[in-house]
Amino acid sequence: MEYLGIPMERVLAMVTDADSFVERAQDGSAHSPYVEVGELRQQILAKLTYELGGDPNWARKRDWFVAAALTVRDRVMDQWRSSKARIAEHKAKQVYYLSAEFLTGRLLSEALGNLGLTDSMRAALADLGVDLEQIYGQEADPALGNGGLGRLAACFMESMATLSVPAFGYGIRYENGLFKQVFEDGRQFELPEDWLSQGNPWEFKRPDLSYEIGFGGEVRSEPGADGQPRLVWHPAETLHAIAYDTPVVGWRGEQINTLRLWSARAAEPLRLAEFNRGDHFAAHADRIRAEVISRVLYPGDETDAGRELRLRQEYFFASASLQDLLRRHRLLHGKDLSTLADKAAIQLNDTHPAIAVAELMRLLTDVHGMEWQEAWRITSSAFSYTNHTLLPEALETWSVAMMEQQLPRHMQIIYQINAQHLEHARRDMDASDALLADVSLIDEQHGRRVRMGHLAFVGSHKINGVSALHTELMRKTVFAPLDRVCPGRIVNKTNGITFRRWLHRANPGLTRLLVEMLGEVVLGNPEAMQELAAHADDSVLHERLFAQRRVRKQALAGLIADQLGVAVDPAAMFDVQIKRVHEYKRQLLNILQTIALYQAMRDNPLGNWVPRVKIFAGKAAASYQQAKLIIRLAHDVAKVVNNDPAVRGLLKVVYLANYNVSLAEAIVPAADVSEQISTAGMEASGTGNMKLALNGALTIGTLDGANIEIREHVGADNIVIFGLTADEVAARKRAGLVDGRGNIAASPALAQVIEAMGSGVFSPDQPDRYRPLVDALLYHDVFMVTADFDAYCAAQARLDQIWAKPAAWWRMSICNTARMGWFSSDRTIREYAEDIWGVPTRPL
Ligand code: 26W
Repeated sequence: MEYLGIPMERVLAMVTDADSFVERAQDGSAHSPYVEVGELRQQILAKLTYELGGDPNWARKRDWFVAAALTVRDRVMDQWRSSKARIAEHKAKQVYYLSAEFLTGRLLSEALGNLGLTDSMRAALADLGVDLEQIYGQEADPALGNGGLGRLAACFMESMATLSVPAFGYGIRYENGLFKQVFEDGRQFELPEDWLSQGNPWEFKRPDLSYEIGFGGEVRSEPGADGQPRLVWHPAETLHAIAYDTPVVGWRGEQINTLRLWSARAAEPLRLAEFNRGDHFAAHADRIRAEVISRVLYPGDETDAGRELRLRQEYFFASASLQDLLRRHRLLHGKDLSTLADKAAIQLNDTHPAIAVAELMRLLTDVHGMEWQEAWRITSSAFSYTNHTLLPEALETWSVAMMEQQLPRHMQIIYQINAQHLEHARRDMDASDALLADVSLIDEQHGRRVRMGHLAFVGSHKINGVSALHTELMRKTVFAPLDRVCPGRIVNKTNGITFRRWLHRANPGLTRLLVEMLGEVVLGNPEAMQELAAHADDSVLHERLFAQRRVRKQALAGLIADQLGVAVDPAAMFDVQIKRVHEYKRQLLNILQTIALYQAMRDNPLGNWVPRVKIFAGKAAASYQQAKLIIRLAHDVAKVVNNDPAVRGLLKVVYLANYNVSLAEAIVPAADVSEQISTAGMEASGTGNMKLALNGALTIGTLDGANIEIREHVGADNIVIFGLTADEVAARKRAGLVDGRGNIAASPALAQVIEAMGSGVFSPDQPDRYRPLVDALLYHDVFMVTADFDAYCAAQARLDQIWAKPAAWWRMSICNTARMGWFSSDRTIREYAEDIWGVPTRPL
C-alpha cells in the first residue's frame, strides 16, 4: 500500500509515534494522518511558492520554517474565528491580561504540539527533504520580557487557551526585545535584539485597530452638551497605537485566544513643511518621538528605571488596551458600560500597567460621561493586581511633576481617587495621620511621587502575591497599611508553569516514559503523575531515567562545547543556576562555594570527589554593575578552574551566554541539581525552580518563595534545604547584622575563599577587581551570603552523599517529578478564574 506514491511503511517510519498515529487513523476522525500529511505537504509547498516566492529546490531552512509556520497559522484561523464567534454568541466574560512583558519563546513547536500536528508536520516536511528539528531553530526567540514576570504571562496565556478561558493578552510589540548578551573576557556586553529583522510569520497587523494616544497638553473646563462644566483634556501630542495579533493556541483546545501587542505610529509620519524647508530632522522629529515608544524593552528587572519614556510606554499600552476592550464591550454588550465589570476581568501584571486605573476612570467619566461613583464602582471591580516583588527599588513611583507634565488629566484623577481613599481611611477605618501618610497614593516624603503599587491596590478588588510566603510578606510589610484600610483584598495565587512547553516538548523522552508508565491521562491531568511515586524504587525505571537524562546531558555538553569550547563530562553532576543575575538570587554564594570546592580539591586532589559541572546562565540589567561583576567573577573562576590540571576535570564551571526561553528548554531537561538559593524573603516565587524539579532535578534551596511549597508537595526528604529563614533574615536586618566579618572569621573555608577573591587569584591582571564584591560581603552583607555560606556548603556535601547512592538519587528525582503536578499553570489559572475573575474554565 502506498500514499502519494510513498510506500506506506516509509510514511509510518517517518512518524515517531506510529501507535497514536495509527490510533488516530483508526478513530476515523476526519483528519486521518495520511490525509493530514498530504494536505500539510501541499499547503507548505503553496506557502513557499505563493507567499515567499520560493522554490523547493533551493529553499533555505528559514523559508521552510516560514512556510510551515504560515501553514499552521492557517490551520488555527478557523478555530480562532469560531472562538471569537462563540464568545460573542455566549456574551461570555473575558479576561484581559495587561503585561509590559510576554516572554513567549518560539511558537512553532507549541502550536504543532497543542494542535497534535507534530508528527504529521514532521512526516510532511521529511517527504520534502526537510528535518523539522532543523527548522525549529530558524524561528526567532522573541525576547519581549526580562524574566519571571514575562514568562509567567506567556505560561498563563497558554493555560487560559487550554482551559477555554476567553482571554486577550495586551502588551507592547517591542521592535527590540531584551538585549542580546555577549561576553568578552567575562564582561557582559549588550547588543540590540531585533527579532523582527526577518519578519514574524505568526502576527497579523490590524491597521483597522488603531487608537489615539495623547500626552502632555492641558485640561480645560468646558461646558458639556448638558451645559454643565466638564474637564476636557487637550493633549499636546497624539500618536497612534496599531494592533498586531498573534494567536494563542491551547492544548487540544478549541479555544484560540489573542495576544494583541501595540506598536506606536506617528499621527503625522512626515511634517512636509519642514521637509520642504530641507529640515529633515524636524520633518521626522514627531515620528521618531512617537515611534520610540514601542522601540525597545526596558532591561531593568526589579529596578525602577523611572525614565519618562518608560511612563510613556506604560500609558501607551494601558490606554490602547482599555480603548480596545471598551470598543469590544460596546460591540458585544451594547453602549451601556455599566455592565463592564460583569463582562471584563482586567488583570494588572505588576504595576507596569497600573496607570490603567486612572485611564479607565478618564474614559468612563470624561469620554463616556459616566458619573464618578458609578465609574469607580466599575473600575475597582473590573481590575485586579498581581505583585511580583517586594524589593523597594522595584516598586514603581512616578514624580508628580512628570505625571502632571505627561498625563495632566490623570494626575487630577489620581488626586480625586486619593481624596476618596483617604476619606474612607479616615472616616471608616479611623486611620491616624501616620497611617494616612502610609496609605496615600502620593508619597510626600521623597519629593512628591505617585505610588503605582498603591494606585493598583486601591483600584483593584483583589490583589495577589505569587507564592504563599510572598503573599504573607506582602500583608506583613509593603502592603500592611493598605491591608488595614482595605482589608480582605489580598489573596495568594502561587505561580505555575505550562507542562506542555516545560515537560511535553522540552523533555519528550521523560514524557514518553511517563505516558508509558501511567497512561496518556498524565498529559491532560498532571496530578495523575502522583502515581509515579509508587515506582520510586523501581531500578528499571531508574536506569531508564538515567539513560534519558544522559541523552540530554550529552546534548547540553555538545552545546557547551560549541559555544564555549569547554569539554564537560556528561557523567558529572550538572549543577544548574539559570535566572536573571541579581544579588538577592545569590549567584555569588554559588561561586564562593565553587571556589571553596576548588580549593578543597586542590588541597586533596585524590579525595573521593563527586565530579561537578557548575552551569550558569542569566543576564544582568545593563546598568547593574555589581551583577555584571558577579558574572565576570564566574568567568574568571571558570578560567582558572577549567584549566587547572590539579582538579583533573573533576570540577568545571561554564557560563552560557544569552540566556532565553530556548536555552532554558535545552538546559532544564539536562539538570541534576537546581540552585534556588535566594536570600529568604526576597524571591517572590521563582518559576525556574518548578521547571527543574518537574524534570527531575533535585533542588538545593532556601525556604523562600515557592521553594517552600515545592518542599510541601515533593516531601522534605526529596529536597535539600538550608539557610536562614525569612524571619531570621528580617530579624538580622532589623538588628543591623549585615557585617560579614564575623561570619568570615568564624568560617575558615569562607575566609580562604574571600582571601583568594580579594587578592587577585582569579584576576591576576587586576588583583582588586573584586573589591566591590568583597567590601559588600565584609561590611554590607544585606543578602546574608556570609551568614548562609557554611550551611550552603554542608547542603552541597549532602548532595554529594546522595549522588554517591544512585538508587537514593533517582528515588528522590522520581518523587520530584511525580509530585510537581500542582505547579501546573492550569491549576494557577483555575484559581484566578474562580477566585478573582469569576469566569468558567470549560468550553463554552
Ligand atoms: C520597573 C522594572 C521592573 C521590571 C520587572 C520591576 C520588576 C519587574 C518584575 C516584577 C520582576 C520579575 O520578573 N519578578 C519575578 O516574577 C516572577 C513571576 O511571578 C517570580 O516568580 C519571581 O520570584 C520574581 O522575581
